[in-house]
Amino acid sequence: MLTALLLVALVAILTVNLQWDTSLDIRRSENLFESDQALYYALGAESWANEILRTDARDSSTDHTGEDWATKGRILPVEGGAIRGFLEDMQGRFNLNNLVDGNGRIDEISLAQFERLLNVLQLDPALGRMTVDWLDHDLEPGFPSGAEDSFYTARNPPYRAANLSITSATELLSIGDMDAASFRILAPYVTALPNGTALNVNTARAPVLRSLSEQISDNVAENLVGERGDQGFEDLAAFTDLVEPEVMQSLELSSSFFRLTADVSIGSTRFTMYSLLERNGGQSLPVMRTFNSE
Ligand SMILES: [Ca+2]
Ligand SMILES: [Ca+2]
Repeated sequence: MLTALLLVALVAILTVNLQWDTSLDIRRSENLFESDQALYYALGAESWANEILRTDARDSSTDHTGEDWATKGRILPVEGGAIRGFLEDMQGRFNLNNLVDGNGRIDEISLAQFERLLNVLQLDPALGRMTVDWLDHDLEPGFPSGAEDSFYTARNPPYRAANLSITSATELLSIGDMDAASFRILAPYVTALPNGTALNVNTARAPVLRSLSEQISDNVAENLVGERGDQGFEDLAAFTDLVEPEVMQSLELSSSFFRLTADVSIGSTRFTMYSLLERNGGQSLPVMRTFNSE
């Protein structure tokens, strides 16, 4: 009798364990299926972005904040969840890789612009030269506030300067004394694009416009933003008397680099995909994708 009872109890325990394992397996498979599906939807958002950018290239020669790509974020309900996608012009931001030229040497005009941007945002302008040192090919710290290997190897844990272009603005978090709070202030105004891109003054926000010249005060920048309105500037005339001729050469009214942010939520799977798109002619191709971090 006792043996029989023990056997029944044992079978019951085994059954419960088996059910538990099975439901875990099912859950695991569901999670895998959901994340596959979520990735598939995120890549679908890239097709949506490509389509909206292709239509834009066909219908307009400039890029400004009143256009469909800038105003028409999308929430798409999909089976088991939703996906939200929106586009931003990355050429409306200061390109950190422009701090050095194609040969890996300092670009003084870009440095002056970056230092003004840091000042406008009330951040330490010394970060300018430190960022140049991070990017430039030489190992000589800039004066008076540079930082090369000796600065970083003294840290715990030690590391070395990249001495190369960066692929993400988040690399700033490794440079100089940049902390997370300062980075959050700076992040919306900077980007890491290939070296030598122009700034699109039709999408640049007021602090970035201010960085173009000492002559562009807070008021002047706000006036420029008001003047371009929903239609954008048709030419660069508004800037001729405000910026140096060298800076003028780096200004544009259109863009080739856009970033898609796709927030995906399917079942218990949630992630954000950032996709940097380069538009060339009508086609936009992904240059870089990152997940959950810009
Ligand atoms: Ca356009
Ligand atoms: Ca260097």
